[in-house]
This record gives sequence, C-alpha cells and structure tokens, in this order.
Amino acid sequence: MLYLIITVAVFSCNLLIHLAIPGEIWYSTAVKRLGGPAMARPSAETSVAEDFNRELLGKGGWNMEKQTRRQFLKTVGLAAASGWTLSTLPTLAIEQAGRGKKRPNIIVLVTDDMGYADTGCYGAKDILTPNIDSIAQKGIRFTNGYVSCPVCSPTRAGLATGRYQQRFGYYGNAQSRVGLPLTEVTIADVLKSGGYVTGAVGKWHLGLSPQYHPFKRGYDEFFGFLAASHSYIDPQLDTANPIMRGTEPVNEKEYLTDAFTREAIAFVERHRRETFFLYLAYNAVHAPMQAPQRYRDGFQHISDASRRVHAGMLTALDEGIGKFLAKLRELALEDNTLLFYVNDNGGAPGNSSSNGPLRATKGTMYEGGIRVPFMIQWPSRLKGGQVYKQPVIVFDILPTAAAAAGAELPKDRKIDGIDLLPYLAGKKKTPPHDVLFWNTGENHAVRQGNWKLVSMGGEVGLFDLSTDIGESRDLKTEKADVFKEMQDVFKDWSSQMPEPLAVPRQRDTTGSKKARPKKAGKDRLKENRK
Ligand SMILES: [Ca+2]
Repeated sequence: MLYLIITVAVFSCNLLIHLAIPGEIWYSTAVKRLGGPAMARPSAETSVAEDFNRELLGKGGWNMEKQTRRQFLKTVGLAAASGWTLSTLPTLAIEQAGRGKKRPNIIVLVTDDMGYADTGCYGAKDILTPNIDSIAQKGIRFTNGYVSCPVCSPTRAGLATGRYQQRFGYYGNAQSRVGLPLTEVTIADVLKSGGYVTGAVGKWHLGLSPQYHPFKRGYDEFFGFLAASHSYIDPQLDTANPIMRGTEPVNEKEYLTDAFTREAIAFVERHRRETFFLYLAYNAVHAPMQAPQRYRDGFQHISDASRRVHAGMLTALDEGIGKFLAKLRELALEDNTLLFYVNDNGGAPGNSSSNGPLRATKGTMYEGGIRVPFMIQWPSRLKGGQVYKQPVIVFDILPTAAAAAGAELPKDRKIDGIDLLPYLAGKKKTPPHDVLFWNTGENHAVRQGNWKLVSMGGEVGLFDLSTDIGESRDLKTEKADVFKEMQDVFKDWSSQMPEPLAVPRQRDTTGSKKARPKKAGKDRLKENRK
C-alpha cells in the first residue's frame, strides 16, 4: 500500500512538473541537473544525446543514435509520466539513444550524360577512373541499373520523389521550364523531416523559379545552378543561369567540376558532427565540352580530339570524387555513409561518350538511353565488391535512403521505388521489380524479366536482353504472345498515368528538342496521386 501511495505521489508530482514548465525551461533544468551544458542551446535538430555523451563520457567510444530535442523531451515526458525521478534520466536518455545503430550519412552522387562504358568498372579501356571504380570495390555495382527517363530532368524528378515521374505529369525536359510540382515530396523533405541536415551541390534542373528553388524542396544549403547545363570555365557566359550560393549569384572562378568538389568537401566538413544528406550532382560530362589542359594531359593515345576533351572532363570528375571520398575517410565518416552513385541518362551523342555494347544513346528507349552506371556503397552494412544483376531503378534511391535513415515515407501517395537493402543483403532473393516502364509520351519501353519492349520513333521491337544486350534481334513476330502481353502491360500502366503537364509555349532552353506540351490532365493527375 505504502508503495502504491509513493508511486502515485511521484507520478503526480512529475506530471505536474511536466505540464507546468514550458519545454525550453524544462529542458534547460533537466540538462543542468544532469551536469550537461548550460543554456547555450541548440537549434531544434542539434543532438542532445551527443552532447550528453561528450559531457558525461568523454569523446569517442559511444555509438548512439542522434536524438533531437523533441525526442529528448519525449523521453523526459515519458519518464515523468511513468514515475521516474530526475536521477534516473541520464541512464534513460543514453539507453534510448544507444539502442539503435547510428544512422548513416547519406550521399547521392549524380553525374551527367556519361556513357555506360566510360568508367573502368564498366569496361572503359582508354580512360582510367580509379576513384569511381573504388565505389564498385567498396560497394555494390549494378549491371542492370536504370534511370527513369533517357534525359536529364525527368530522371531527377524520379530520383527526387521515389516515383514514376509520369504520376505527376513529368514526361520530358520541357517540364523543367516549370518545375517539379509543388505537390511532390522530395528525398530532401523526407530526410530533413528525419532530422538530417540537407545540402545540394551542382545541377538542379527541377525548376528555375523561386518557388522551385532547392530551399523550397527540403534543402538547407545550395551551391550550383538551376538550369540544364553551364559553362565550366567562364561564368560570364551564363549570366541568365548563374552559379548561386543559396539564392545569390556568385562569380565562380574555378573550373566548375573543381568548384563542386570544393563545395561538397566544405559541406561535409561543416556538418561532420551532424547527420547529413548531400545531393552532389556534377554536370560533368554534359556539354559544353571543356576541360583545362592539366586534365587533358596523358591522353595522347586517344586519336579522337573530342574524346580527349571528354577524357579530360571525366578525369576532373574522377579526381574530384576521389578527393571527396578521401575527405570522408579522413573524417572517419566513410564506413557509416550510405553513398549512391548514378549517372542521369545514357551517354549523349554529342559528348564522345561510350555506351559500350548497348544500343543507341541518351534520348532513346534502347539500353543506351536508360541503362547507366549505378552503384551503392555502405561499408559498415553492405559487403563490398559485389555485383547485383537484377534490374533496379533510380527511384529506388529514396525508399532505400529512408529505410537506412529510419525516416518516414509519405503515406498519401504511391511510392514506386523499393528499399533495396534486404535484396542487397541477400535477405530477399526475388527481383525487386516485376516490371519497369519508361514513357516520354512519344516513345516508351517495358522491361519484364529479360524481355524488353521498345517503341521508338514509330518502330516497335521485342528483345531478349539475356542473349541480346545490344537489342539487335527483334523477336516480336517469333514471340508474338510475349509481344502482345507486354503491349497490354504497358497499356494498362500508362492508362493509370495522367497526361503530361502543360508547359509554356516558348523556346525550350533546357536541352530538349522533342518535348511537346500537351493538354494537362489535372483530374487524372489527382486520381493518380495514389
Ligand atoms: Ca543528363
């Protein structure tokens, strides 16, 4: 009985304290009682548990999950409500924080218009890319890695949202003149909500107007440009599309690839003690073809002058990625950083890239347009040096990152991407996707197993990728039943997608020659939000 009275008394007392004292004061009092830092206090997302760790246990040797102030208050509130006394709080806070593994930093590294076979790990012989190749050695290389569109902007929309971009009417580069619809939730939104510091460096290409700026799409920091491409050597040439720090134009003097490397390294150094998400989108090796002489040296063995420039741009990119990865290692961050590397579409016809054995180039529905270098690295969780052969696609990045981060995906809409972690860890043996679709409105493709249906420029074909990676033998007559089934599968899927969003009728400055505006299908768009 006495025990019951004491318990009720303690519960009531603590509940009164919890309800009566505003959160900030309660928090401050609790911290002081715990011998922690005084009120020099934090932004909402600062790691309180980390501070406890430093203050109480000294640096190092503590593997705890970052706790936000809100989480801390929840802990304290729960403790009060359940009758715990203040003297028990340090143990409680630390135990709760230490229960899970530390969340990884997350990096999405994007390159632009590189060919499938331009890097050593994907078969290049004339250009060395040891740093990009190191991702294959330390991580997992996808041999059937796809983007969701054969041109830049829609792929970025798919990556950003974890969805077929057609679900929100984003079929071609023309839509980038408007922007990623504001109804969409981005990977930065998801991770920021999960407590991550977020930054974007490089090419944006998801809207030029202020309301589509990275700051409005979940990013805390931005350094880069908003349009489809940019000069690498002369900022004065791009006054309508300046390099920006945040929302302010800057007069960048460095070779642009080097500048993006510098900024990515600075971001990591700035946020080394926080948990961060960095979207690092180099525009190399997208046109214009420009490389300083220092990066072009050593390629005399390449007879094609244009390919030599490409080699120089790629070398700058590879060395930049090498410096960036070295910084992660130097800061002891590499092991628990989940890094995705993906190129945004197939090798372009005008930049001397090589798609190796794949048919055609950027802009097409053949493998040379959509199958890309794509890798994932997370040394502390995923065994390195593996090759994963099942088809995966760029919009798998968001749910995979969210799962690693313990962040919540939006529940009010369909997410097409799959969390790849159970597949890569060998826990799930089936292919992540039964079928994949591509559609620009004019051309489309379907992959189901090893079958690939392609409708391109009015020609329709069926190919068996297991024996014909170059899509050279059309089997639509020989395999008429498969051909019909895949046509039906595509019709069914595309009937669920809205029409392309209407875009202004003006000169397309974003690089697309094919995109054409169509009547907006707002009602269908609304229906297909889910
Ligand atoms: Ca591109």
